[in-house]
Amino acid sequence: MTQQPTPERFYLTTPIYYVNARPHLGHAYSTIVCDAIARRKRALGIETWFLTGTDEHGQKIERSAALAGRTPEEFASAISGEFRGLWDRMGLSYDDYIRTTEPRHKTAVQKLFATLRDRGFIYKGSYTGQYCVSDEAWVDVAPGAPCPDCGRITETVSEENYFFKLSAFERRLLEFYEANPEFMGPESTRREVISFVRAGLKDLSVSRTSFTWGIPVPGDEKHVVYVWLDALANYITALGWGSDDPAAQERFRKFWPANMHLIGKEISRFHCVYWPAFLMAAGIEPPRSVRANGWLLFDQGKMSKSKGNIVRAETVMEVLGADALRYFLLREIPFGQDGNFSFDALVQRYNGDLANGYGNLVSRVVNMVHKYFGGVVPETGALTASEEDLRAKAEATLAAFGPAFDALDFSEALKSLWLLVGETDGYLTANAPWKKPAERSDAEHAALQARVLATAAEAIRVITALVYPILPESAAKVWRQLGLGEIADAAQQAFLTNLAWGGLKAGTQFLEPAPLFPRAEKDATERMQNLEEANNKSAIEAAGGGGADRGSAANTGTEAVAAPITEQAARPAPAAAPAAEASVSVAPAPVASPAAPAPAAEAPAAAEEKQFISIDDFAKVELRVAQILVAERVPKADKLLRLEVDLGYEKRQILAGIAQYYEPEKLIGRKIVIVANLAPRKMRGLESNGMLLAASLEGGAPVLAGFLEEVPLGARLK
Ligand code: ME8
Repeated sequence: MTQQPTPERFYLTTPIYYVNARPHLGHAYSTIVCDAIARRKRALGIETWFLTGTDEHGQKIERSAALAGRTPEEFASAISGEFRGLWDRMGLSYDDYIRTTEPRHKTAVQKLFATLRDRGFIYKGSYTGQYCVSDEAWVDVAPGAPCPDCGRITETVSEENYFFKLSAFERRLLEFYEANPEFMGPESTRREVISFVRAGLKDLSVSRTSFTWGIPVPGDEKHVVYVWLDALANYITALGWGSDDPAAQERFRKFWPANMHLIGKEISRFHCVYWPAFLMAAGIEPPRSVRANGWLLFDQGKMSKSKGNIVRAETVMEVLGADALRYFLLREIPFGQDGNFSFDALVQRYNGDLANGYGNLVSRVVNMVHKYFGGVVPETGALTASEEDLRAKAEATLAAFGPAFDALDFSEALKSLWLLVGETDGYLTANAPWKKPAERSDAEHAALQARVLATAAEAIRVITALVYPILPESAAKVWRQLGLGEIADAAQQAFLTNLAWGGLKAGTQFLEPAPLFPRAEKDATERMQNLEEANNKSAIEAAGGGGADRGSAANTGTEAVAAPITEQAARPAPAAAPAAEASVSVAPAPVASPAAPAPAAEAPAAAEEKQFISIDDFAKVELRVAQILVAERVPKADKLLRLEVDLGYEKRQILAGIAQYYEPEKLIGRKIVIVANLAPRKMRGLESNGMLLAASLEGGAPVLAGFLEEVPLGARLK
């Protein structure tokens, strides 16, 4: 019996996203990268499994849900649905979508925990340390100090916990990295992870008792499984590890170990240290590779829900389409590096590379084939050096594109492909099939037109096949216009395995030309900014207003913790004095409009008219008692103080423009009132999470609101 070669398989995953706020471009970026990889693998005949999903347990989600007045289940379902709905509208080709609240995951995580315990890698102990709720991670800092990763204030947590013997894996991990140089990348991630492990690994607390929103530890249900152990396990539970279902078990056997976990660089430690250690301890093979994308930056900072500087994929899709976003992200940002997102750069790339570049080339050629040959691809006839040259260039692109793409160098792959777009354009212009010089006979001209248009159309076919994983929707349109049918069917037939010059046959009937990338008008940037601003406004209005009985899935009030602030909204209103401290969190007229930093232009014209608000409107503003723990001046900002305040249930940082009126030392210990559900804002590189209330005296001097009687921290003012 002859042995069949094992068919090639590829399992790749995105991180599973937290459901504490809605998806933004950062999440879209990692998911788009995976989608492009998955599409190319499938079109190369490789059996591919592409997993994405949501990470729904943990203290962060529990608190976000409470803040929105919803149960964690309701809250998580609503946001998970938003992620999935967006991925569907973007046409992303994931094969499975895992939610960590699903029974298939919960049962398998309990099995994994039990396995680790049975194999002697989990023990019970007690621990006091600093916990960063935002990162869901223990950090090695002094009590009250900020988290070294995200800068938010850590909480001192003292608990009896289960511990994972991570320290036992120090050597094994280093040996594993050494033996598998391809395991992690890019190089910066590899170096960082190795030096983290070399610095010594401490055992890791893998259960929590101070909250309940998680998977109960089997046999000791007052503990819930640490959210990162729960989350990382999704990569095996979704396939079917720990399941009793034979089909699921088979899928696990088929696809594990994962070929690639694609992640953002900030979660490398969890994926490159904890995850392989958990797997080794459980006797499961570690993944083949982890690849970290860099950060998408907006307004100078990492685009993130907590910073409030996000842009939504929906906005770009509405104005320029999903393919434009995919192209921009993959072309503009060398994979692994941080990259800026700006509407202007996006529109520029769109017009330059897509509308005037590829789109225009396709439209010229398809139109001319219709005009001169009734839409039927002509015989090329005898070729000249000009065609041989274009063919050589196309073959060079065919040779360069795949290796660059497969090395995740999408930017380089696209650059080489767009050279071919330019060369094909140049070839057309040089041969000008639309222009017949007087000295050329009709027969000669018809021969030139046939040769040139058939050759240019072939170049377009090659370009379109290669770009399909990145521009699936547009490539499908072009494929149809070239009379080649559905590109998705071609992909299923593994058309990239034998892609070579010369595949477009004479006699092929083109379909009617259809617009691909209509030129973006001058107002495209403004339209996108307006869409973001409108969304931001409605999010702020929804903030804190999402009681369990109100708000749709699209209006969950989650921005109470994560309101996006667009470039526009983050700009100081004209009335606010000095630019640097314009957005200080003390309101010049407290409570007048604390939750609506809307542009001044939108204030009602007849300001004198008495405006009433309803009790429901007032209830949207969450005023709470807080105590100042730390107060200090912000360097180079003479009006700004940085405060750390205790709300009883959490600590946070607030920036306030009161430095000219209050000595920081005198504020420590003072109880104040803060707006607790104000969208976070960034000032001088620091995040402000709320606003304190003060009366505003003539000349602008603030007097802080306070209490004569004793009040507990966190008490709500109604
Ligand atoms: O970390 N630039 O979830 P998360 C680039 N649940 N990528 C970005 C980005 C940005 N500005 N912002 C987000 C978690 N991402 C955990 C993961 S996995 C077992 C658990 C992408 O909602 C990037 O992939 O905070 C990053 O790692 C991920 O979203 C973080 O999503």
